[in-house]
Amino acid sequence: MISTATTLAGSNFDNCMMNASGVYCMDSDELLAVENSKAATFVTKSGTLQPRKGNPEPRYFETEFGSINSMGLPNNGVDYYLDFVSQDQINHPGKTYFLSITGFNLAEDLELLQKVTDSDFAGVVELNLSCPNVPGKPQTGYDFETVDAILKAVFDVYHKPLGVKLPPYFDIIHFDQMAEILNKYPLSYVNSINSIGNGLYINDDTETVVIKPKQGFGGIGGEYVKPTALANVHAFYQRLNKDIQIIGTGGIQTGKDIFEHILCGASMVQVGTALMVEGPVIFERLTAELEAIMAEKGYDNIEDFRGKLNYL
Ligand code: RRO
Repeated sequence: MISTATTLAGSNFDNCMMNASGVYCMDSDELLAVENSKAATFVTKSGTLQPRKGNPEPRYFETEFGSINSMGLPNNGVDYYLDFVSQDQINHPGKTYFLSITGFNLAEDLELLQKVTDSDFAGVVELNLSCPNVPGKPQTGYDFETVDAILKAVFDVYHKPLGVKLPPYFDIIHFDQMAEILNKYPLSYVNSINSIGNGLYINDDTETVVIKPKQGFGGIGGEYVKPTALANVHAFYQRLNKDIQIIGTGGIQTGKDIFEHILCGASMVQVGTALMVEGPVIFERLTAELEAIMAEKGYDNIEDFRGKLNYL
């Protein structure tokens, strides 16, 4: 019997796939659509202390090989997501959900975590350190000292399962330096990667950009980013303590893409652009495709091949 089940942050999941934060998770209708699909669970849109409208539209555009977005962190506020998940936990006892949060500074991160502590939330917190699209706010994940200071303060006050969503890194020394910081803390997981920040896609017929915010600059997702995502997953798999697990995100369109993320060391995977394109029904196809590859290769479960990438 082939199983795509996994264990992450101390919880068991009957499948290793879920949505990526930002896709199908803005409100209760979208979250319920993922809930009722073949996905193992869902993660919410990154919640801030106050609801936000985000950047002006158009702010998301699909291209031949992926997507560009500059949503600007639109969300209903962390209280909305906490209320929704707390109710969903009651409706689905035993199921574990992910709550994504992001503050604009350390004090806000701590205030968000205090809200989580004061609530009935029993799932996993994903602290987003990598939003590329808020004008004037650099991606925290590229400021190594700040990441260290945030994690120190976070784990002084928060002692339940928590992972971080990281931006992609592009240099071996940056993998080394970031892993050294991450290894100091009791993280449940790291999630690599967020979109590749500040790309530019243009329409050469009209000679214009395709999204309105930031003169067209935005985060790139989809097929373009898979090699970068696999590199980040594997670089952290090679460097992190084995009790820090990895969620692989980036460029997943097929079961083969998921197989590759797991081969690089991911214990769970998230689907962004392709979920946006196909909708939550995608998880049926992805599960069937991954199972078919596992059957062909004689693997019964994902631990049979997780992290077992060969080198030349
Ligand atoms: O809302 C966004 O613009 C956004 C966020 Br918070 C993020 O983490 N990644 C992304 O591509 N877009």
